[in-house]
Amino acid sequence: MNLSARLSALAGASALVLGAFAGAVPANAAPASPAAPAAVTPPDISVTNVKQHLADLQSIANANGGNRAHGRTGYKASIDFVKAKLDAAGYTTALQQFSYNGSTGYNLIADWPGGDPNQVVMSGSHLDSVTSGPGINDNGSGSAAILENALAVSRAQLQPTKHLRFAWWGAEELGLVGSKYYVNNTPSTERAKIKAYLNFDMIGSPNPGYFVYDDDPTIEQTFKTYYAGIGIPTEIETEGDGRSDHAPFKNVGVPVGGLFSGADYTKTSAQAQKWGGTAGQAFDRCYHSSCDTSANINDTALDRNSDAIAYAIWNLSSGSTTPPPTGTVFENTADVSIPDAGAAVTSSVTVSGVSGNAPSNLAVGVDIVHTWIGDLVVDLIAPDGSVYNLHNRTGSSTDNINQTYTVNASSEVANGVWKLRVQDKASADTGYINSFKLTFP
Ligand code: DTR
Ligand code: ZN
Ligand code: ZN
Repeated sequence: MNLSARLSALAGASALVLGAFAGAVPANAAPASPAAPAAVTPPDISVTNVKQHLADLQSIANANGGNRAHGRTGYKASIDFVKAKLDAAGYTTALQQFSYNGSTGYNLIADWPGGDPNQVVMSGSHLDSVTSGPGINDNGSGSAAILENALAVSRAQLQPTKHLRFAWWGAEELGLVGSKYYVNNTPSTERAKIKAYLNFDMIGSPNPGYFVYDDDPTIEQTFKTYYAGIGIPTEIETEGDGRSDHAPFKNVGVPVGGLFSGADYTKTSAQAQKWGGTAGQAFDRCYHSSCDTSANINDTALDRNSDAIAYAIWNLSSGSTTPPPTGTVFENTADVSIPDAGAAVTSSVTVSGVSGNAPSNLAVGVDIVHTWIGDLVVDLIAPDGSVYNLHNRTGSSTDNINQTYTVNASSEVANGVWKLRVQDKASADTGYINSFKLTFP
C-alpha cells in the first residue's frame, strides 16, 4: 500500500505536536499535461547560508576538543546553537534528554506552529559526530540543510496544509540511540500521525553520489521527480537499511525517505561518468575521520540536496502537488513482462505539446524489476527510430534498474511516440518493465 493509500487513516489531536500526511506527488501519474502552475513553489535554499551553519559547527568543534560527539561538550554546544536559531525564528522547540554510556544525550524537536494536527511531515538529521573529528559532512551537512530549510519556512511564514516538524538527533553514531529513544517514547497514537519522516545523513560528500532512499514510494518519487526536473540522474540508496535514523521510524510503520551522497563505499566508473567526480575513490574519504571538516564538502551536492529537501517539504506538506521544478513529465507505468532470453519488448509514451526538438538533457526514468541485470540491453527509441543505448549488459548479478538517465536528444523532434526497448539476452533470470518516464526540462 503506498503512502497515498494511507491518507486520512488516522485522526486525533496531539499534545507534543501534530499531524498526518496527505497529498503527494502521485507515484503513478498518467502522462502529464504540460506542467500546471505550481501550487506551492519552494524557495531556493541558500547554500551560502547552509555553509555558514557548517562553519559555525566547525567553530564549535574547534572550541570543544575537535569533535561534537555524544557526551562531549561539543555536542551540547551544537544543540544549543541550533535551538537558539529556531527559537528566534518562531519555532516551538523541546530538548528531549536521554542517557547513554553514562552521559546525557539530547534530541532537539522543533515544531512550526500551524497545519493539520493529524498530519505531520517530519524531517530529521543526526547532529552528533564521531569522537575522531568535527563531523561536518557526517552529519553537519544534513543538520545544516534542514536548519536552513526550517529558517526558510519561517522567513516565508509558510502556512502548509500539514504540520511541519524538524528533529536533530543525538548519539546516532552509537547506534541510532537518540532517534530510537524518540520513537520508543512517542505514543503509537502520536507516531501514527507522522505521515512522512525524511532523513538526511551525509548529503554533501566531497566525491558525491545522488542516492534516494527506496522506502516509501511516494516520498521516493518526490525526490526522484525533483532530480529528474533538474536533469540529475539518481540511484537508489543501497548501502543497507537500518544505517541511519529513518530505521526506527520505518520499524514502526512510519513512511520514510531521504537523500544520501555516499560514505566509505567507492564510486564506480559508471557513476563517475554520470555524476562526475573520481572513480575508484570513496564518496567521502574522510568518513569518520578527523579530516571531516568544512573542507570536506562538495558545495554543488550540498546545494542540490538542500533544494531537494525544500521541494519535498513544501510539496509533501501542501494540499496539492507541485509539478517538477521545471519540465513536463510523460510516464507509462504499465508493467511489461520481459521474455527470458527472448524477443525485445517496449513501453511507450506519447509526447505532445512540447515545441521544437528534445533537449540535450532529456531525463529518461527507467524502472525495471529484473534479477541479474547483466542479461539486459535497454534502449531509448526516438519517434524517428533513432536508438540511444542506456544499458548494455553491465551490472552482472545486480538486481533491478531504477535510474534516471540523461540523454542528449537535441537532434530529435520532441513530439511523437518514444519507446523504451528492453531485451533479455540470457536465460534463467526474468523480470518486467515497471515504469518508463520522460521529463522535458
Ligand atoms: N550510518 C551513517 C552513514 C551511512 C552509511 N550508509 C548510509 C546509508 C544511508 C544514510 C547514512 C548512511 C553514519 O555514519 O552516520
Ligand atoms: Zn557516521
Ligand atoms: Zn551520519
